[in-house]
Amino acid sequence: MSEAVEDRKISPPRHFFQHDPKQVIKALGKEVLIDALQKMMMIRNFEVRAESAYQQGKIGGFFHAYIGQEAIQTAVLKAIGPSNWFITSYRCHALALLLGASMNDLMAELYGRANGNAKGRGGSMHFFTERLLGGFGIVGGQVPIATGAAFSIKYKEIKTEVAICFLGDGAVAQGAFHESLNLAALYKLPCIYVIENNLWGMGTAVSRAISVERLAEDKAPGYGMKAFTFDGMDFFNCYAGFKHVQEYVLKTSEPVLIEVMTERFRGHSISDPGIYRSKEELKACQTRDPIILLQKALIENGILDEERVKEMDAKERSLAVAAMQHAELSPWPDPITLEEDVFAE
Ligand SMILES: Cc1ncc(C[n+]2csc(CCOP(=O)(O)OP(=O)(O)O)c2C)c(N)n1
Repeated sequence: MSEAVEDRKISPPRHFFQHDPKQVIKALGKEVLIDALQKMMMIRNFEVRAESAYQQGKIGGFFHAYIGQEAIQTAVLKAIGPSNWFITSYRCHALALLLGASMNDLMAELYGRANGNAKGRGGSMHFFTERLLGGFGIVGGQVPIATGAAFSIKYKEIKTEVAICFLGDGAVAQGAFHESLNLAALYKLPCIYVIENNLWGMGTAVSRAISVERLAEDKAPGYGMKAFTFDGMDFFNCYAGFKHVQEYVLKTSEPVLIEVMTERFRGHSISDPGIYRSKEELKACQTRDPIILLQKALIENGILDEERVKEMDAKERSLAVAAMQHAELSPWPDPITLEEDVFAE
């Protein structure tokens, strides 16, 4: 049978959000910028150590790393703050860390231990915090829930909060995405939908799964929504963009659709060897490592020096190693608790 979908070349975004890095540096100030870099290093080190624990057989089940995408959610937290409702896919480690879960709690969860983030029952895909409504295993399953959170914000007449929903490019083809965006636009709900376009849905290129080129710019007009496109490897672009969008949503109570262009530096999950992408392609995208780019900018602007950068990274590495030791020594769940918190019959 001939293939139903032909490979097609996708052109680059037409309208990247424009920002001035100098203004972002001035607005955020030295301490916040250093903290942003530290948070990105925290995420990277957590993921790298957790991957090694997985390879040693300490962690089982699914495992999806956020390596390469760190600038996006870090910038969101800096731009809009934690007092909002957050939700994401199974690629949820970074968001949980950024929203205050400790490396110890998350690592213990990955190891399946009783004192883990979800008592060892959820594993990699189901982290949560007070403001993180969960990582979601069903592609697109989080989109209606974010819409509901935005509905509750509006219903309770809270004027200072938004709901923010992260989804992958693969989720855009789901019916739940369409129904949610239609309702959000119709009811004017304060929801920010963020498509993290890392170009692949498992091993399927976005060009073979989605019929339009630009996931926000081409889709949003169909819902009467505003669209934006950000550069996900550039912390400054993401920060300025999310700040602008938050102000717009709070002012108008209208939802917004954002496409953030990014790259994942790993396979879809830890068990994906990524043979659909050449070594050269991977190397090329890694030249825009978001951590290196931010590091470089902070050094060039006299905010940090190489020595301090190394210390910051070493600190996060040792915290991640300590989290592995914590998880290793943590208790297994008692089998007697097996039926606790289980709602299915
Ligand atoms: C409804 C549903 N269909 C299929 C799957 C299997 N699946 C898991 S992840 C994935 C790809 C999703 O890719 P994308 O949304 O681009 O997110 P990314 O992994 O790139 O962050 C698929 C098809 C699933 N979990 N849920």
